[in-house]
Amino acid sequence: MPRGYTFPMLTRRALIASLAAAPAAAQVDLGFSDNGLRPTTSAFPQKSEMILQRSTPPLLETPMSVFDAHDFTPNDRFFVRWHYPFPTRINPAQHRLRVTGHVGRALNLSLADLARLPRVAVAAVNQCAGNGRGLFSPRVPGAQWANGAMGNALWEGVRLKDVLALAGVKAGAVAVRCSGLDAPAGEGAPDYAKSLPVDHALTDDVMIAWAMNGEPLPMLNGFPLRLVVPGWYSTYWVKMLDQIEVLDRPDDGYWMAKAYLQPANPLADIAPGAPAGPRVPVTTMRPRAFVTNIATGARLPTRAFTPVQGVALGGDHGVARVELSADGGASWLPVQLGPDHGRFAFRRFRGALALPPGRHTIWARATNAAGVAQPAAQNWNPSGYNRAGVDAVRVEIA
Ligand SMILES: Nc1nc2c(c(=O)[nH]1)N[C@H]1C(S)=C(S)[C@@H](COP(=O)(O)O)O[C@H]1N2
Ligand SMILES: [Mo]
Repeated sequence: MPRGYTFPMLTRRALIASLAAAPAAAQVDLGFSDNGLRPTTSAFPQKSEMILQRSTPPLLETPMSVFDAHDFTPNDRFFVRWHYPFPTRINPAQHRLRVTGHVGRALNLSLADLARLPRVAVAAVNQCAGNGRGLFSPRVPGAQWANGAMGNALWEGVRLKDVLALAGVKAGAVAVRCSGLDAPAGEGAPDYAKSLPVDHALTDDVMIAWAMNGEPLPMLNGFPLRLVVPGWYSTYWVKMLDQIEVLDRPDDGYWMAKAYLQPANPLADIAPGAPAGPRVPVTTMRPRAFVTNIATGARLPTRAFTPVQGVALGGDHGVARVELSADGGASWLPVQLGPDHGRFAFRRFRGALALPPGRHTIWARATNAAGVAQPAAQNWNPSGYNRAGVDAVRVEIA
C-alpha cells in the first residue's frame, strides 16, 4: 500500500451497509438545494449535502455555494456520476490493475506495485461533458445538471506513461482503452470503456490517481484508482480503474464510437433542429467562469458596489483573465484573480459592479492563456455537451 495514505477499511460495516442501502429513492432523505427548487440528500456514504439528480446509479451535483467557499472542492461535496452499478465493497489489498494488448509484456499490478513508481500530483478540474446541460434552451435530454457537475481537486498518484513504459507499448499502438469495476446490469449492454489516443496517453499530464485532496478517493469517486486526464472532460477519467488495454486500431466500442460525440466544430455548436452533421468525440474543455455568490433571480439590496465572485477554469490552458459585464457585453470590467494552483485548476475571482436599483443581467467571462474567450452567445447541441458561453445571472437591485 502506498506510504503516507491509509485506504479506508472497506470491511467497515457501516460504510458498506450505507452504500448498499443508499441508492434507493425511498431511503434518500430529501432537503432543498441552495436555489430551493431541487432536492438535496445527505444519504450517500462519504458525502454530505448534495443535489440529488438520480439515486441509482447515483448522479449527485455540487451546490454552487460550495465553490464559493473553497479553491479545492471538498471530497464530501464533490459531484458523482455513474452510468452503471459498481461494487460497494473493494479490498484494496486485492485490487489489481491489468495492462494488456499491444504491449511487450502484460502486467498485473497491485497498489503496492504502483506506489513504487515516481509519485506525481496535479490540481485539476474534473468536469462532466454535460455540465450545465439542464440550462440549455431549447432543452436537451440527459441528466439535467446545472453547473455543479464539476469540481477541483489535488490528485495524487503516478503517471500513466510510467505504467505503460513498464509494459512496453509496441510500435503501431493507436489508443489506450481504460475501464473500471462497474458493469452494466443488463445483458448485452457495453462495458464502460474510454480510450485516449496513444500520443495523449503518453504525455506527462495523464495520471492514475489514488488520492484526492490528500485522502483516498471516496468510493463514489472511484476508489481505489482512477484515471485523471487534466484539461479533458471527465468522461475519460475512468473510476475504479482495473483494466488498461493498448489497441493497435481505433476503439470502435460504444462509448467511443457512438456516445460522447459532438458536432465537429470548436464550440460543438449547431442551430437547434439543424442536421447534426459530422461528429467527433468530446475531448478538451473550454474556458468558463461561474458566479458563485449570486444565484440567478436573486434580489439584492442597493449598494455602491455589488460584490461578484466566482470560479473560473481555463479548459486545457490556464485562466488568463475574468471580466464582468452588466450591459450585455458592451463594456467589460476586469476582476481580481485568486491563488494560481496551476493551469488545470479552478481560479477563484472577485470583482464588483456599480448596479443602480432595477433589473440587471450579470455576465462573467473567462479567457484562457491561449487567448480563447467564452462567447457571449450560448453554444448548443442536441446532447448538451461542451456548454461554453457566458451564463447570464439575473438580479434585481432593490
Ligand atoms: N468506471 C467509470 N468511470 C467513470 C464513469 C463511469 O460511469 N464509470 N463516468 C464518467 C463520467 S461521464 C463522469 S462525469 C465522471 C464523474 O466523476 P466523479 O463521479 O468522480 O465526479 O466519471 C467518469 N468516469
Ligand atoms: Mo459525465
